[in-house]
Amino acid sequence: MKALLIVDVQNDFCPGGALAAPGGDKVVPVINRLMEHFDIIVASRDWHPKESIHFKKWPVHCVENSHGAAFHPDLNTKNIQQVFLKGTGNRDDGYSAFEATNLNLEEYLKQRNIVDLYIVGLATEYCVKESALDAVRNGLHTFVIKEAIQGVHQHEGDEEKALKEMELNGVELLEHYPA
Ligand code: VGL
Ligand code: ZN
Repeated sequence: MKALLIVDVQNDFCPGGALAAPGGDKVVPVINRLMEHFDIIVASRDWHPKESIHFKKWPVHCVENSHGAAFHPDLNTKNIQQVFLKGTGNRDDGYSAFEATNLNLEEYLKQRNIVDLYIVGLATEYCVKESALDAVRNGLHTFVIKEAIQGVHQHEGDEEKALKEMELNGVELLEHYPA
């Protein structure tokens, strides 16, 4: 069984948002199209308290229940079966969707016999990367679909480095899906 994990496609990571990935909104129609290929579709949301050590590193973004933390309005959310909230504590970054606190993503996928996990969304060098590395650690056959991710480009070259790191750790990078 395969599942699609949509990472943090939220207003604050899209142009106009507090921590925008340049072109972050361009992944939305791509992800909407991808959805038809998957029976199990889940999403993560970055979901921070107003005060968090996370905001020593980053501009304030994705504060729980704010407009910035909402999904991009064009994302086809009716196909999303479960949302996983992460970064919810005030002492952690919570980059990985596997750190969700409302529900355990690893268990959710195991209970549904998911073997292959396809990851898309924002942002490549942080939450997509950490989620993909955790997926591999959890024994999942892990794919990242490059046409459906975007980086925040905080530091030059980090996106390329992240892609290499994922690949070295056993993540399969796909240009497109289906191939
Ligand atoms: C993210 C930086 C800070 C992400 C979240 O979703 O990639 N990046 N918080
Ligand atoms: Zn964050």
